[in-house]
Amino acid sequence: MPLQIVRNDITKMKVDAIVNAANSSLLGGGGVDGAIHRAAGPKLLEECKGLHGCEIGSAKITKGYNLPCKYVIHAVGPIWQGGSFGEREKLVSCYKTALKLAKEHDCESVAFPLISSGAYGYPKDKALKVAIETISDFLFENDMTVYIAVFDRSAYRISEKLFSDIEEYIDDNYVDLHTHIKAELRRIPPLAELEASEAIRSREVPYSAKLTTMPSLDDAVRRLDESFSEMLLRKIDESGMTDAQCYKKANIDRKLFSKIRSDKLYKPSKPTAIAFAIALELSLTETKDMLMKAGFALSHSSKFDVIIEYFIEHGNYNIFEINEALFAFDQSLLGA
Ligand code: AR6
Repeated sequence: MPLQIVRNDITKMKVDAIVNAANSSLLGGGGVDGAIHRAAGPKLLEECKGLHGCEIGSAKITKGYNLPCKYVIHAVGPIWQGGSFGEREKLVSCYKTALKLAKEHDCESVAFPLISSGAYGYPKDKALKVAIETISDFLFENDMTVYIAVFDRSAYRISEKLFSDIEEYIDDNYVDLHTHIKAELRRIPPLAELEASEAIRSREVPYSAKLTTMPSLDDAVRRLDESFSEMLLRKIDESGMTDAQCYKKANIDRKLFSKIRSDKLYKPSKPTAIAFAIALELSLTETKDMLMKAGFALSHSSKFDVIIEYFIEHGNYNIFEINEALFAFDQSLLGA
């Protein structure tokens, strides 16, 4: 997936470039800056000295030295002063400049920390939103894998309201491993249905007649339903989106999409199938249909599935918000 949110120490990430949340002197400091300089070794500071600082909202690039990445992009975020001093614009500009530099240096993968969200005091949820929005805008136009490394769990907190709404939905719909009496009752067909099926069973049909009316195995295999890939391509056509618009909205990379496009019988993973259903803004019934074609279902025994269902039922098809919620409930993310 082009944009992934991971909980990781950025200095350990094997990507083409990592981004540093630096200050305008570019001569090191605490937080992620300190960690990057420690892991890269003294040569990084030597190179930084030659850069002569950097403006707020901008970024400069150096080599990665002892780090597992090729480059470090030093971005200088704004100090939070309440929000009405252009902080957002400056933060957006940090991400844009850093991504532009990464592109100019042919980076295929980049990892960002949540710039400004530590010592500089930018509220973490707001900082995360800016990061997600700016990076996803960039990914609509460019092919790159971008990670947001979220260090501490508190950084990743969906709004209290959304959290409690989802919690309530899970309470109402999540079937634990214990037997759920209502579900059990639903499985017992009404008496009239039982009687009807009994009547059908007791009707005498000679075995030979049954054989002649049954389609041969060959026929049955030949008459397969529309496959996942066929349904996906049909739905893309019906939606009026281009292929690229759809796979980008699904946060799926181009190579994987081409594979699905060229192989009629391609079996995607469940998160991939769900990501496409979300991008196409399918209803719950259509989502289930599409998943079934890939051999999956949405079950009330899985918290992950119930959260996906919550978002579809509420008409919220923002894959990044869904991932935020999945993260908050300790579930694996779509595509990650
Ligand atoms: N990997 C990923 N994220 C990290 C790591 C790590 N190893 N360490 C911290 N974070 P901060 P700022 C997160 O304070 O707010 C420095 O002194 C951290 O939890 O590093 O932009 C500079 O020199 C937080 O969410 O950067 C500047 O003077 C985020 O990284 C000033 O701090 C950014 O926190 C910059 O402040």
